[in-house]
Amino acid sequence: MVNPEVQRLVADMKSGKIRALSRAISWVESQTKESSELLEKVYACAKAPWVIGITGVGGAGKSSLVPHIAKYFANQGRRVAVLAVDPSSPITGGALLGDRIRDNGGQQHPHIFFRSVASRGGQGGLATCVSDLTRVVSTAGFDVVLIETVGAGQSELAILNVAHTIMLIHAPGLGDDIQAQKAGVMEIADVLVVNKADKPGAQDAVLMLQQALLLSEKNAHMHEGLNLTTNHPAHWHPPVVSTIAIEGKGIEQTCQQLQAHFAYLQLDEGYEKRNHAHVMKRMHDYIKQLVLDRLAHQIQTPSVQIRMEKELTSLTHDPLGTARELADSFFQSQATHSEFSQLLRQTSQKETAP
Ligand SMILES: Nc1nc2c(ncn2[C@@H]2O[C@H](COP(=O)(O)OP(=O)(O)OP(=O)(O)O)[C@@H](O)[C@H]2O)c(=O)[nH]1
Ligand SMILES: [Mg+2]
Repeated sequence: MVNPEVQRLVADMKSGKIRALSRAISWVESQTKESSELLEKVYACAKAPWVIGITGVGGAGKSSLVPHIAKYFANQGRRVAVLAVDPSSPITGGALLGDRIRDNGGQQHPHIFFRSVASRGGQGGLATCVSDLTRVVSTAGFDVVLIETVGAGQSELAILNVAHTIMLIHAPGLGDDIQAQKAGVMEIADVLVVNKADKPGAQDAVLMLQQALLLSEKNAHMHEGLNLTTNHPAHWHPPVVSTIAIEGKGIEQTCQQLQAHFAYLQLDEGYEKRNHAHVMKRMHDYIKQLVLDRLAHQIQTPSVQIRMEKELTSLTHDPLGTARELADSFFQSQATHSEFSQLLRQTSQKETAP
């Protein structure tokens, strides 16, 4: 039976009621019992919005740039949702960015929605539900989503699972971190920004990034499964732009590059391919979560607990052996659902493949 509360919430979101949107986000974040039905409706009616991931080391100026970028697109008539993932200071960090997005008079731009998202449950400082949240805000008519992630080195790569366009922010004075960035994040960046161009060393940082890009350009394209030697119609060469966020300088150039990347994604179905990869990743995450939850539920019965303890204390089993036996017996008991079991086997084979 369709839950009338869910139906009302979706209808209210579609008619632009911001309180309904905030409520829907809270449901999805805390996985309330209604959230599953809500997501079913959301995915059925909402297109994947253009998601721009903003990443880079701490203090580079991500939160200072995001409001300018949001306003640029909003002033073009687009509706922009900003999701800030900030585990270091979930209250103050989010509030700070929220304040910056408001105009001097304290008014929120009518086409900008801001929400701070807790990073729990996610890898790489990115809550797993962020992917679902992009569809939730799309239901409410937001067609551009900016996600500020926490600068966390390698784990920043998680933004690939959600974003179509990835913007990497760097700033002079953070030179040591560029080594870490080269190792992985450089390869996934679509637009690179050297912020704090008012500071000494900014021009050197631009040159350093351009050199690093030349080295990693081949890899940068490989993550999309493209091969430079094939007949792909065009290749994206990540540009490096300079900004001074505190003075609002370089914003237009940055946003034009973001739009150029969006246009590039329309070639050769690049945008659709990323959408497809995003929903597949989300489904794999859900499978893992569901299997783990069900397995944990089975294991937590008193008889199983006693058996496990006996085996482990009598030293007849090691922890891995006991865990394997339990998992095997659970999946055998599910053997009647052969299609499901086959799907799970394929999934685990895929994930354990080197
Ligand atoms: N001189 C100068 N300072 C800037 C500029 N942009 C940002 N800042 C300052 O740099 C500091 C960090 O900026 P944030 O925008 O909070 O940086 P962030 O990347 O969001 O930092 P985390 O969220 O902690 O990772 C703040 O004190 C800003 O005022 C700039 O263009 N020039
Ligand atoms: Mg920040």
